[in-house]
Amino acid sequence: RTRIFSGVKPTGHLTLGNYLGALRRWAEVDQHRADALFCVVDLHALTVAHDPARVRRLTRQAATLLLAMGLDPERCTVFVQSHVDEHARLSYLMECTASDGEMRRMIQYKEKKAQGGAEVRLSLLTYPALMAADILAYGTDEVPVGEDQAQHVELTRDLAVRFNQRYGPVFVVPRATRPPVAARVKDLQEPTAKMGKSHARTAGIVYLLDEAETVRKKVARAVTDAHPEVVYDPAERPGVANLLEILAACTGGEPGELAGAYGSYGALKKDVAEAVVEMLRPVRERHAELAADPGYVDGVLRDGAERARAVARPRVDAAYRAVGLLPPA
Ligand code: AQP
Repeated sequence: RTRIFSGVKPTGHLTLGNYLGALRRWAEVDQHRADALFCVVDLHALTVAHDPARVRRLTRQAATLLLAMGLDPERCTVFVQSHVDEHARLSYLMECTASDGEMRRMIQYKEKKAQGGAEVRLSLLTYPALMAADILAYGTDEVPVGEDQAQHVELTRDLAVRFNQRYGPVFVVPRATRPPVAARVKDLQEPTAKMGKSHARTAGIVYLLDEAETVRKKVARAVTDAHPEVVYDPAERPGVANLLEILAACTGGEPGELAGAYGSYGALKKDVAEAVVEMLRPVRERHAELAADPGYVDGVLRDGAERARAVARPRVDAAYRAVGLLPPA
């Protein structure tokens, strides 16, 4: 059976970008067709300045949201990265496989470094080694991610191939899969940048747990342009294109065709807002129920970590032996 692994970082409240770019597909498609593991990758949240209590809270919230959006612990494995030691163990071997130069070429590193000034953590540079470990520890075939993560999966493939060539066939070489539409949802206020959960300016970000009224306001204030007609043109008119892509992702249409149905931006924004509100309503309701029962969520995460560990440990042990580390007696 195909093995799928993917994760989400608790660096902020989850957004519409996370949902349309990745999470929705985990619940609707991936868990039904494959042996799937989904992880709240909390170690990755420590690569930038962080508040310990907030990371803890966001980790629990993200895990609860994954269940709220339909991940079924009977069908797939849901767990927290730091509960399974194999991630950190294998990450070190990935650092010993990767070169300094290829890490420095990662776009996300360059972008975040530019924002971080002098306070850039070393772990921001080595982040893709940990991500490669996350994926490779499970013998993953497919990694469903948004477009922003494609480069990291490409690096993971390179590391897997290199490791296997040097030390023998330990790892499966994975591939990234992407959603057909909305692989990159843009910020409503800055439609050339991706909608990112850790961005400081929140007016252009729709969070999954936003109240319906908040969603409506954010969409109503989305940046468009002065053009009189609604046309789908991502290069020249990114704001309108983003709205059309969001609508298409919510309703199942094609952004180009949907454009023809609208005579004004006002009408388009109204439909986008309603489509998003309706799509998120059941997720928010289920989240509220689950948040009231933390014991249940804890239990799911405990079982999930146990299952994940059982899958990861033999392969990570094999990797340790393959590189020449003496096994404990
Ligand atoms: N704007 C987006 N459009 C489409 N997909 C997106 N993803 C993130 N933002 C968008 C996808 O969501 C999954 C989980 O993301 P992540 O938690 O690994 O974080 P990220 O990719 O670094 O994006 P964020 O949310 O913007 O976090 P910060 O701000 O902390 O960097 C991934 O599959 C991702 O592709």
